[in-house]
Amino acid sequence: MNDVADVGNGEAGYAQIRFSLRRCVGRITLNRPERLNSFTEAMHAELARALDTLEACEGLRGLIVTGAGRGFCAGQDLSERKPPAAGERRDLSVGLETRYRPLILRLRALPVPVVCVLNGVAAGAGASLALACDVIYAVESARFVQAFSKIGLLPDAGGTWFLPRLVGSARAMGAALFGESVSARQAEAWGLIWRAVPDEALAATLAEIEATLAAGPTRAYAAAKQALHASSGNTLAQQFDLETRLQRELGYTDDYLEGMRAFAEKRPPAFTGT
Ligand code: T3D
Repeated sequence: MNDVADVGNGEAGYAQIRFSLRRCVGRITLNRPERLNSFTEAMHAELARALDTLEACEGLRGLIVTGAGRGFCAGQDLSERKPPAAGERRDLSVGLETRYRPLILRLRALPVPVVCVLNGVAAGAGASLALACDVIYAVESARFVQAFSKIGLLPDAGGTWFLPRLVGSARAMGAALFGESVSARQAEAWGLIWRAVPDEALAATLAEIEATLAAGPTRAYAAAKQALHASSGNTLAQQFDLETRLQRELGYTDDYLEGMRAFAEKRPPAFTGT
């Protein structure tokens, strides 16, 4: 399997995100720190282009999503929206349909683990972006804010789908209605995220996740992701069918053979992702 060359920002024309592919693991860093990495149309276009590259990458083994500076993402850049004139009515569906929906659905559909590393606050659609990822790590100073109600909106970009599934309806409702901050530690206790880590461990966490994904059993990860995502819409019997089909496919992979050999030889496995 070929590795994929780094994609430097300058040469690839990225300005509002940084995008790289190292050892077949993509990394997207939202990069408008002065506005807490809030979404603009230009950022959406760059994210779409990065996803084009990731979807076309045959040897892809994972994706990490994080942010530059003290915030992860503060949702829609509200300065892109002029304050409404008296009596004006706005159709907010267009941006959701044309930008947020494809972004979230494409991330969910990537056939590799998508790991979010929250470097700071995730608010509005920025929280939904984090929740769309398969696994979330967060530094202890990070927090989630369902900021939507503060501007008279409901959680969007998938927020009302992700929240109750992850934390149950009582917590989802409280967070959505009142828009209070949920700290990383609280989010960990609720099961909203996988793990909170000390702030000073951010760089080490990113490096560790990259190394884990680059050396992992990628097809097993993909199958687990597919099965877990499908589970909420399946009966137990349907889930058995899916697990059986996926496990049969995994039984034919190089990584299964390697895993079994490594177990027998009492050594760590050297997975190739095939
Ligand atoms: O319109 C549509 O398309 C509908 C779709 C909506 C999707 C959505 O995401 S709606 C929700 C939009 N987001 C928000 O309402 C969050 C707004 N921001 C905040 O509530 C707070 O900034 C935070 C809780 C995220 C962080 O608070 P804090 O105290 O740590 O930082 P801060 O001082 O408020 O913000 C720092 C700077 O970032 C500040 O600029 P300044 O004063 O230094 O020049 C602030 O204005 C700016 N900023 C923060 N969030 C946004 C933003 N600028 C533009 N858009 C933002 N969303």
